[in-house]
Amino acid sequence: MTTGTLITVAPTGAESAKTEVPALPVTLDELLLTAKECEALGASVIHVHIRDDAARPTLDQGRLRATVAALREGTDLIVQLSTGGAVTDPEADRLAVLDAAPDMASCTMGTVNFGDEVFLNRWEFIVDLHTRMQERGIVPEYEIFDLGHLSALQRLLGKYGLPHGGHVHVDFVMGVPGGMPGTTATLVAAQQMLRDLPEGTTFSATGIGRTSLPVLLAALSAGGHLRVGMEDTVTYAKGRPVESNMQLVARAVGFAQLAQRPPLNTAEARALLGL
Ligand code: KMH
Ligand code: ZN
Repeated sequence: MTTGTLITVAPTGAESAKTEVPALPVTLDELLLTAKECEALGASVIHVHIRDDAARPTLDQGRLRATVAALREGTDLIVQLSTGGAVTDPEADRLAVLDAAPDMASCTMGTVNFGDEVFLNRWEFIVDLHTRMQERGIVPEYEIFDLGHLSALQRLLGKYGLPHGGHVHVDFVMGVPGGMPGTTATLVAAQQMLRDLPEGTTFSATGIGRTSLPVLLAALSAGGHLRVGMEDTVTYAKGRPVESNMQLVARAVGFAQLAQRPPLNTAEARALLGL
């Protein structure tokens, strides 16, 4: 059954440098302002990476807690912290992200080449993330960078059970150099593999860089949900840098409305995700 559209904004990420992308929100004030504006436009989930005073990616526990508190105080958005961090982050720090007690956290379902780097996600680490989230009542979003990650998720749920809340939600991160391509054919293949996952499993999709629009359109037509933001795309159109996360959310909302799948509000999003 096709529903309205869950729109996640991923405003910052760990890869772009503030010096090269001045519009990137890197301070708590910038993040909070972005969050409020994106919520007003129709986003219901925020996928959060934070930066230090020099705008470098960090998993500092104090900053993570302050960020969760500020987003809860200033918005009704579902707060999803990244446990992916940057490719250089140690596993212990990535696991400790859960101590900041977000509503949701990401859980990447396998290792993937990531441009010239490797985004390492060992099986035991994935199991640790999944079971700790179960124990703490944090709802995971399973990040799928390649089709095999869906088989790993099937194995994870078979061995360790459903996530907190009982609903399974995955995010296809497409077009990473080293992962699955950001094409309609690949999105359809990934969606077909959801048949092996629990009934009712939902998906969102995001396309990195120039795959942003094809993936957005394919996801909408396939009944999927959307993730957009400057973590994934810093070019709005050929030769036009993204001006703000709001610009990307507004475009996603416009397409969702055209598809007659308007954005879910935060209460509807909570119900969908089992929060
Ligand atoms: N920054 C990437 C290495 C996640 O947030 O969980 C990993 C990433 C996935 O962004
Ligand atoms: Zn991320």
